[in-house]
Amino acid sequence: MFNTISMIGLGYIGLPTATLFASRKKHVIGVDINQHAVDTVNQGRIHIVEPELDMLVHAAVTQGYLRATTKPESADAFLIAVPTPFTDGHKPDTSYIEASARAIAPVLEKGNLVILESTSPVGTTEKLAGWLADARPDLSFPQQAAEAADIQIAYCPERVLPGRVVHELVANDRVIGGMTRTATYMAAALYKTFVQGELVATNARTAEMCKLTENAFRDVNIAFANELSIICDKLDINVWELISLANRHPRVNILQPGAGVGGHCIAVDPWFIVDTSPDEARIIRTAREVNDHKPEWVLEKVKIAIADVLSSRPGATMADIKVACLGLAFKPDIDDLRESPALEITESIVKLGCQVLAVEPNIDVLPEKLSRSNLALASLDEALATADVLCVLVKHRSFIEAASDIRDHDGIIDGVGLLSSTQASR
Ligand code: SAJ
Repeated sequence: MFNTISMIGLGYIGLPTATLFASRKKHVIGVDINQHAVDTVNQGRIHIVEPELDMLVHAAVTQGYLRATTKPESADAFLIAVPTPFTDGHKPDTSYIEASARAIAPVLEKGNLVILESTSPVGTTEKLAGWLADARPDLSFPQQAAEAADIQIAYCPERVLPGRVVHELVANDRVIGGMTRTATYMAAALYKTFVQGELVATNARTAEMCKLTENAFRDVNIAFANELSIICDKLDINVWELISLANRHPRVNILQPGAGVGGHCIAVDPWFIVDTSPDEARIIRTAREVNDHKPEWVLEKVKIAIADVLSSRPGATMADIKVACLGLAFKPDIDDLRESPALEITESIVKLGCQVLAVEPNIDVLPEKLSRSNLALASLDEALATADVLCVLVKHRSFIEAASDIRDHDGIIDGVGLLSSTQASR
């Protein structure tokens, strides 16, 4: 049924998905507006960091199953995996999906399947169908002709964890939400090409809400842990010990407090629910606020530690103080600094005017935009030897391994419980 597949968007989800289809000997045309991404893929290389992906892309391109272009071409199925950020005021921005619809509409042919994978507010798949129908009045769409439509449309979200994308794309169960039963059937047949998890059928609106629900669930649960950490600090209780004790209850499973919630999914997607149901989504909104506040709370702790050092050293000024920030990434053992609370805290400390040593074992150079005269990338040893204040912002494996050296240091702000438990974030 599907010999040629077109993937619109060659990012963190689109490129691995396109590559897995190609690895099963489907002809895949990857489409991206970013010429650099297109050129890199056509050279058999990758422009993002994800384990195993480089080998797979190299094989798919050299064997002729994957190629990239900036201009859509005809295919049997079109998958859309483009960003859905939010604008000011936490309003979802679906303009990349709309632009994708306008780009593929001219090459659509009777019998095609269009699948939206981007995380989207409920109702977006129906809007996508509307945009396509506006552009192609000569074809029929599910909202007009249901099961008999020329073009079938489905919403099929991914749920993969950065760092484990290739494995999880294959192994995870997948929700398949067709606008019609025919679309669901066709989409399930397509994903069966490489998905070994179960393909679970539903409708498009439920599938859209399912994706948002999964990330809002995690956000609410992390907010619970973060709120506990602030309460426990006030009551002089070690929150990490508390959580490990409470989790011995057979039906309690509290997540780990941290420096805040980062990444481009959990800190964004719950707002899509709030946007559609502002009066009803009270816990979901509050969880976002609690998690967004956590970096400021950690920063206040750092300021207090700096004030302590200054008061013990008459004549010293802010510029004499050296603060080491352990971790910049948005979560442990990755190199991704985007939407990272650790980075946000580090930048705020830099603005205080002290000298800042950033210890981030997963990167070799600081990104250009972080270039400041009072900020430098440093090794953990240098930080331990020279810093007045040490704040642990990410629980990287190498920090856990060095916990006993870190523990001996004065002036520690432990934002992630590195020194209280050896339990890794889940
Ligand atoms: N975090 C905590 N405490 C915890 C767990 C996580 O503070 O106990 C923080 C992390 O440090 C990080 C943030 O939360 O800053 C998000 O990290 P994460 O590992 O929870 O999730 P992501 O953003 O890497 O990936 C999530 C996953 N969703 C769920 O687990 C429900 C993934 O399966 C989704 O595919 C992905 O979002 C996505 O693309 O939507």
